[in-house]
Amino acid sequence: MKRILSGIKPSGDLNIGGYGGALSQFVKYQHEYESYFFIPDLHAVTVYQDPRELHERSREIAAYYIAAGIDHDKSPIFLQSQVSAHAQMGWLMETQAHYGELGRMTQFKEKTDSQDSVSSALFTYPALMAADILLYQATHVPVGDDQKQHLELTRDLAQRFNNRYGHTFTLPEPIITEIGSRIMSLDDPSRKMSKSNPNQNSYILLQDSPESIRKKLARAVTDSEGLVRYDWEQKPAISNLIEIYAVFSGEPVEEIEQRYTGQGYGVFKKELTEVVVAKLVPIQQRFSEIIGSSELDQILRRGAEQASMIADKTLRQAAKAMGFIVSHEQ
Ligand code: ATP
Ligand code: LTN
Repeated sequence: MKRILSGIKPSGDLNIGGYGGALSQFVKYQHEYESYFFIPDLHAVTVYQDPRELHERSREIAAYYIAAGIDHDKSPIFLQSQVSAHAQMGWLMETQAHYGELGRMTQFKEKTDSQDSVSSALFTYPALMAADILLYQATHVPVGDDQKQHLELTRDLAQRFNNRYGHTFTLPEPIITEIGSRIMSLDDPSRKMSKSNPNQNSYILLQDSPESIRKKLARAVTDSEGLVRYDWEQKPAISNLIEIYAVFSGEPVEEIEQRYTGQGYGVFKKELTEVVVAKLVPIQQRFSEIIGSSELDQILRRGAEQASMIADKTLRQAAKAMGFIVSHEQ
């Protein structure tokens, strides 16, 4: 049986990087795999979140899942904080993770670079992420390229646990798509597109208006060659725009390259805008219908119930294997 578990943190507005690397992949794979999609709100608070914003954003991410096309009747959508097994399994995973290996995580190093006080939860973040995945015995985890190292650690922790206490966890594989798993900033193709970038023109948000998308893409850096060619070594900025085109149109990169042979960047950017807008506008429309409805809260509640059934079972198995006295078995 093939099973997916993945999620997007409610720590900022969703940008097209998260769409390319994660959300569009969730939508694609939900038909092929038994899938669980969650909102890692416990992970979001590893850095300070304004309580009201966390509340709103958590619902927003769920609404984007549905608006983008996840069928919640088939694939449960739930909040991490509503399934208590995550925090409990997170603790068990912390006992398996070594201090040194957590310190080597590049995401931790990057996020602590310019910070004075960093929460201890930011350090143990990957142990909780391992717990998220292992609780569902996920075989596959669709993520952006930046999460590869966390997936490797998850496998190491699962293996270590299985060796010590007997086979308990499935070792998960990442699904990192070739196109769209590393969307770069529009102002600097050497940096990941991220909402933490202070330059708002460096990213496109899922909620951006068509006019704002047009402006941002018109300003996106290019090069002086004037040829629409896919070549990350020589032409990273244009290659990034071609990838965005491919993610939003579903067309192969080679076809896009061919179509724009002999055309300038102006025409390409204009049509790229149309392709992005054509995909985002219907998502935005569905989003605005979903976000205000109380059905969303019901979907999340039902999702948490369904998720708990699997997660609680794995938690009990793991706790028992470690020697804890497990009081009731279902
Ligand atoms: P931040 O950018 O603030 O560090 P994040 O965007 O990486 O946070 P999430 O919002 O939880 O964190 O990311 C959700 C998913 O989107 C993850 O699987 C992540 O790998 C993927 N992702 C994020 N940014 C990009 C990007 N620029 N290109 C492709 N995938 C991305
Ligand atoms: N660390 C991920 C978010 C995340 C996740 C997960 C993704 C937390 N738990 C489990 C997949 C599976 C991020 O920063 N994008």
